[in-house]
Amino acid sequence: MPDMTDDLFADDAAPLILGPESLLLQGYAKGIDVALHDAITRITYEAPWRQMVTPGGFTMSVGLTSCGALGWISDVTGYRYSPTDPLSGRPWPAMPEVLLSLARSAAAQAGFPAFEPDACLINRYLPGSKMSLHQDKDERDLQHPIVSVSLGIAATFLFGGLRRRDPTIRVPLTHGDVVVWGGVDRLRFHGVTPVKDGTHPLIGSQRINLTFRKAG
Ligand code: MD3
Ligand code: FE
Repeated sequence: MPDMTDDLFADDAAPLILGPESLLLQGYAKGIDVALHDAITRITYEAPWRQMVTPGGFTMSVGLTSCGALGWISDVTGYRYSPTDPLSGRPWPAMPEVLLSLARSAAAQAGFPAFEPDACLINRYLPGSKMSLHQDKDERDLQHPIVSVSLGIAATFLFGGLRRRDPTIRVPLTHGDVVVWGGVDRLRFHGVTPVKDGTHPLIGSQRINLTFRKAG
């Protein structure tokens, strides 16, 4: 059977090129925002938002949870992926089909036709929450891309280079935007500036970001 969900994703706007192998698909997830929000709400019943502590002893301002076979966790001993939620001791909630098909479809649009994520990290930014400049390198094979989906109030994304001190560009990310990051851009430093006060009619006074990874 053909993948009927393909028609649900916006294909009207030309993708914006953020790097040699990074594409911004503006509004790509807008048509399925209610289904995404429902799925995320259900995930947080099983695996509630929590603020992780970094190995350096700082509590992250962002609230986190995960779904899929692996979830990202952090504590004083370090960062890693885990098959179980440390709060419940049970496996993370399964990755809902609506999330999986969005991630596959966006990756294919960006030239990664075989992307099979096994982890979806879900970040919640309340006004004032931020994410400091960092690299994502806890995944086993860094050849796989990362797909990110932004929902709710807008944020300014910082996209740097391969060294922490490299200059950054500022990219506004708004509700429904999907970005695919791969190849030579996969290890670029990135972060999010403190999220400003605001309200989104569906998501409320928060920003939710999904990042799909092949971690294991
Ligand atoms: C570029 N999240 O969870 S998503 C993260 O908006 C994270 O919550 C941010 O950085 C957020 O690790 C940014 C965009 C993103 C994610 C991973 C990347 C951009 C990336 C990996 C490499 C390069
Ligand atoms: Fe990151």
